[in-house]
Amino acid sequence: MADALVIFKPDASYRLAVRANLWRWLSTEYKWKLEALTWYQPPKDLIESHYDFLQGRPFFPWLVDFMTALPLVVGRITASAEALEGMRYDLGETRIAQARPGSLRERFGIFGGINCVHLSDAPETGRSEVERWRHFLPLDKVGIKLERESDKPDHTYHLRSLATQVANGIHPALSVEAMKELLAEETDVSGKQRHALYRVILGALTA
Ligand code: DAT
Ligand code: MG
Repeated sequence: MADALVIFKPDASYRLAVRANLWRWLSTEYKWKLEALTWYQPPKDLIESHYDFLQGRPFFPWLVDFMTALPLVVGRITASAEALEGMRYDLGETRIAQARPGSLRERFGIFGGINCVHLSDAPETGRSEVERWRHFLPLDKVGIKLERESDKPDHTYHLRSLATQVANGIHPALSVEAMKELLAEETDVSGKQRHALYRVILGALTA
């Protein structure tokens, strides 16, 4: 059994129907055990080192903003190498356009790297990621409970269609406004946090 780090990225932490769906998956503890869960807003230096292998890629500044703009649901699981591989299979491929039909990322991801969940990809990465994150937060208990159902709508496929329009410069202003309206219906955050959510989602379309 090895540790692995799990993070609900901002799209999954704040789009409530998506969060409920992902929680229903994670909380089955099918072949894995949830050891810790909390809200935590990672600082920039933590995310830069967590994703150091992506430094220099064009989307890296967006990725750092995406992962630091808001508090996120962060947890630790323990799982065998085989179980972790199964969880990664459940997740699907990294980029949404490539994600396997029926996988969590295909069902709930919006575009590109807006792909809902981080999960360590192997026992070795899990061990080192958990060690790194533990310098910042304890990851020692399941301190929050997420809801299994949400009254909010899930607009994933409509958002994905509009995101593709924005990325291709097709009615970009109208598409951006429509995306904001849909995101507002999906979430319960307001004010600065809602604007941060808009920024990190829309930022991916031009990164
Ligand atoms: P994964 O999250 O599937 O383990 P990764 O570790 O290779 O993928 O990359 C980390 C994150 O960086 C990924 O979840 C989203 C972003 N990312 C990686 N490659 C990308 C790309 N080509 N375009 C946009 N975002 C990307
Ligand atoms: Mg990875």
